[in-house]
Amino acid sequence: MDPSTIFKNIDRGLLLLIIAFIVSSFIQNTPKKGPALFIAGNTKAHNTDKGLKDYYKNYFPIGVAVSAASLHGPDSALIVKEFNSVTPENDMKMGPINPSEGVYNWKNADDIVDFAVSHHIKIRGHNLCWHNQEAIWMFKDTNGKPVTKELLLQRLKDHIFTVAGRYKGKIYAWDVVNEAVDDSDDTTQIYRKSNWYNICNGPDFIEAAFKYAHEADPHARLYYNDYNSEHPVKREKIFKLLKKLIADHVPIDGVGMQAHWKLNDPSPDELRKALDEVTSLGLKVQFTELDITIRLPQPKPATGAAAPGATILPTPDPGYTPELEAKQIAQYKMAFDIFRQYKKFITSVTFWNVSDRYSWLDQRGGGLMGGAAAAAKAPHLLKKAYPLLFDENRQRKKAYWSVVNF
Ligand code: 9MR
Repeated sequence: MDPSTIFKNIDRGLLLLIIAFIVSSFIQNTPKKGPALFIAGNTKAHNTDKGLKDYYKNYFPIGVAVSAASLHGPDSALIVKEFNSVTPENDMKMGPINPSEGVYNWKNADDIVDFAVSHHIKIRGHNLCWHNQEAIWMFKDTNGKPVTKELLLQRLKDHIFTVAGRYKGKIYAWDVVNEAVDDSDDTTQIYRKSNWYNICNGPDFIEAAFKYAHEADPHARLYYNDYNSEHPVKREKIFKLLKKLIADHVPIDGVGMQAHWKLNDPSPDELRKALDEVTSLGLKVQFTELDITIRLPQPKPATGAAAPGATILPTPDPGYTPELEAKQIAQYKMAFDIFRQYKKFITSVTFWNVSDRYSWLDQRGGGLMGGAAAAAKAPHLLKKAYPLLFDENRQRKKAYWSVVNF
């Protein structure tokens, strides 16, 4: 054999040896238990066996808003794996559950409760008194005239006793009153001018609702739930309401901060300030409806800008761009970093909807808040909000890893 052939054979042998060594050391170093997922740009391996609830087991329950239908479809496995608390998105609200006097639609609400109980998932009740999705019949008497304050409060009491009573011992926390605080910048206008407020000629219905809820289920935790609770003007109005409730010995355990947030809203300081204020009153906090839309508020079209009869084309939609994704990741990370710092006061964090496949925020036609109701027509105009931690295929987004990497 000539010497060059001998060297070639040695080279080949060496190469095979090196490959065998690399493969065997890779096999030895791969964890034996559970599949692992490697994320680009991240050196940590993620255990895909764990769900959000497991990462947060030493902090607080992690919840999700559900419909009865979602529990029997493809979302179901994801819900069970990732979450240990559920909130009915619509099925326990006054109008849907109690559409006319003495009539109750229990089916969907019961379904959710049964599902959660059978999977050892906690249940937040949502909600017992709201100005939206109301049981409109409550405000009118048999002649179609506005009811008296006394009759309205009696109806509220019957409703709360019936609903909270039915799920006594199963629902551990209720949003008792939802969004009763006014949104305007007028600091003297604390309460929303709702049917409740107008007929009661003031905010007495709020205290009454808490009192009835406590009587109906003395062990349930009772929350006041609202949005934009980090915005300074609204935050101070909510603070005033809470101080009044406490001064009047109303049985309230905490505040639900809904957390329908944006990429730059709230700021970390605003979030901390809101938490500090509420917890200074000895109240707990639940983040009850968390989502972070990638959409900015739609600018109002300038009046008179378009010629009469002109077709207004929808603005082009760049969708979920890497830039928006990076901002969303940062905002989610900021929020959960702060949540963990306040774990002593936070008793749950709930996402509003399961995955980006469906969110109540999805818009159509450049402005309409469409949600599920609008989803059937003109899908090319759909502007999605991409606000959650799971994508349209129910897969974990990078934002997911940013909240469990700590
Ligand atoms: O997600 C809910 C959506 O399906 C309903 O159409 C809508 C009706 O107002 O209510 C949505 O949930 C709201 C929640 O009950 C209270 N806070 C604001 C939520 C988003 O509007």
